[in-house]
Amino acid sequence: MDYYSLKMRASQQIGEGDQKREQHISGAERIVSREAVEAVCSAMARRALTHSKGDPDFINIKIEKVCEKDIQILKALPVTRVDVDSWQQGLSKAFELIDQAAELKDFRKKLPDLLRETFPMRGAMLYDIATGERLEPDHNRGVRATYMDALRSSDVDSQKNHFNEAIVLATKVANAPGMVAELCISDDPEYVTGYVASKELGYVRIMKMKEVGGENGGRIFLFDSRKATAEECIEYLQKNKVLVDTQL
Ligand code: PML
Repeated sequence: MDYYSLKMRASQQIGEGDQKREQHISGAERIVSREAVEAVCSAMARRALTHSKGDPDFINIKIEKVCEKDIQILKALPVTRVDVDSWQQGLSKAFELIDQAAELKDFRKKLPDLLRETFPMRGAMLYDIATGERLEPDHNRGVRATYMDALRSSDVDSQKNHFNEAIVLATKVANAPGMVAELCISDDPEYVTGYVASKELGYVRIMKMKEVGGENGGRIFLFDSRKATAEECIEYLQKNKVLVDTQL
């Protein structure tokens, strides 16, 4: 069976004159059967047109055929949930898990600064724990994981489901060559749950990682250049097609 990859991004021009810039409004991606293409495409357009961040001036929906033989099926990371009393406690728990995954003493001390650097970025930071260097080709843009969806997902929902999308993305990221762990805080002001994920830890949902109303969120991919090259890792994140089995 042939599949189709659908990617949507919507943005708005803000500012005047020299200060004019494009602001991201919403984005989504799916890999679906031919029969589902039209319905998913229209749900994506609805999502872009009804987003709380505003009315987009630009909506791009890209549709590409994907051969079944090129798709890798991955088992979703096992999910655990950590309840915390405050976002400070949530962040501290996340940093503790990252320390454990990176196997570096006191690495957590670096994390608040790294996290702050990700706030204006569209994609994730790719941080090499072996050298302390950032490896994204473009530091403002970051690296984005793409071409992924849940296996057997017939869902054509126009609303974002943070968890469903994040477990798919985190599973793909955890399987990338050289990946050590991922830390994620949503940039949606209403969404305070975040996660730490890796093949060893699984997907650890931390129920509070920022204040309600906070727009600052970001993603850090912690990578080890002793295990793979940055090119191999980025190629996997950006080019390999993955369907994640979330029902196992
Ligand atoms: C995002 O907004 O894209 C990040 C979503 C994080 C989801 C965390 C969860 O609910 O498990």
